[in-house]
Amino acid sequence: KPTSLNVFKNWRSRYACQRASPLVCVNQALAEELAVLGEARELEGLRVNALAYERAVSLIKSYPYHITQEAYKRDLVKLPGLGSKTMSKIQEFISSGSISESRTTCESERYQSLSLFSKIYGIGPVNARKLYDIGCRGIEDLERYYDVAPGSTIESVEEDLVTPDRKKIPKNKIPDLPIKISLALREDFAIPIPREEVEEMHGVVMHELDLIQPGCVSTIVGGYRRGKPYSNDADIVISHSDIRNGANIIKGLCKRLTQRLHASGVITHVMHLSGFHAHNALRTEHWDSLEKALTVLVLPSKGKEKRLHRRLDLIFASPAAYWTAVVGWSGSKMFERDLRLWAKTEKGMKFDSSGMTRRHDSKLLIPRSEEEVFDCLGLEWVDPTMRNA
Ligand code: DGT
Ligand code: MG
Repeated sequence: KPTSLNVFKNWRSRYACQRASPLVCVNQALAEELAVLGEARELEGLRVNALAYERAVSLIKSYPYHITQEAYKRDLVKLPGLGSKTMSKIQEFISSGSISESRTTCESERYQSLSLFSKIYGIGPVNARKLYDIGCRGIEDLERYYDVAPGSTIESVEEDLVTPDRKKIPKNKIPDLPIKISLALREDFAIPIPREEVEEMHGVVMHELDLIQPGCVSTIVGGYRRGKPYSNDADIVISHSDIRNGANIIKGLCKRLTQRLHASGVITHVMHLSGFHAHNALRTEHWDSLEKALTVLVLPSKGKEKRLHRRLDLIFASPAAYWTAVVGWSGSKMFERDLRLWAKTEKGMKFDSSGMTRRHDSKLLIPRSEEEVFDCLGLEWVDPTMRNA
């Protein structure tokens, strides 16, 4: 059904967390052309340039009218945060229907390789460039480099944590295990997860959790919550309904649930468990202090149907941090970035998934709903399906 234009009334706002950004926007083709340029800069390590394009993309996603020469002159020239480079690319798109630099980028071998490599979990732009520089071009080259045959069995990276009585394997003895797992399972991971399957994953996880700890509450977050018809992984934020004692109940529960699901064969691999030790090297940007498990799951088979390996992230929050965790893990990444920026620059607050604090007196604010998170930050409500900035 068509969305009312009133939803988009804040399209002029500087912060993505003030604007409505649908999954697919009116100017989708332009947004995608610009996104290529942003990704290319990111892959080359040009963070600042990448961010400029990402911001442009996110502004365009919130702009409710078809971008024509007229709209450009009337509205776009007045938008905050659209630089002269971006503006000339938009001009080019208006007159020709594409951006030549985006086209040549998409055709270049370097971009194709770097883009492909960085989609492997655990490989960032720096690593991707190193691999390219030593001559890797396709996935087969990575398989050779990391010594992984497709479909080969790779033991869990955090096996030592999953089975505590086992002798601990030092981290440096098992380098690159998340990468090896991702390579070995890449054919499964390449198939996107439909919404019903995300729901089924959620159902299986919560059923098991209820057996070891009744009274838990949960929300499926990530792209699913933003309305994506297909996701690359399932992200679930979990807490407990006991407001008073929930923090104690939640403590250690992530590990217990992961062990249980691993023992029963539902979780086949654990790429990362955190909140237990300081080693947080995988995703360096904005780590929060929540307990989480980044895993691989295979659903129990229904009849003869073969089930695929699926990425599953479990995030555990105390009742006090539940709603900030839900907001913090619903995304999109740009929405989250601007939420933190808004909180800091406009409200003198610090926002992350594990809580909101007032800077001047370090007071922790405890929201009792997602709406209260927005209220505390002085933001108008934005529906999760409109957070695709
Ligand atoms: P996809 O690719 O279909 O799974 O799309 P998303 O948007 O679900 O992307 P995903 O699963 O990588 O991340 C879900 C959201 O969670 C993302 O929008 C931002 C947040 N997030 C991801 N990684 C971290 C992290 O390490 N720490 C925190 N605090 N948030 C994270
Ligand atoms: Mg996700």
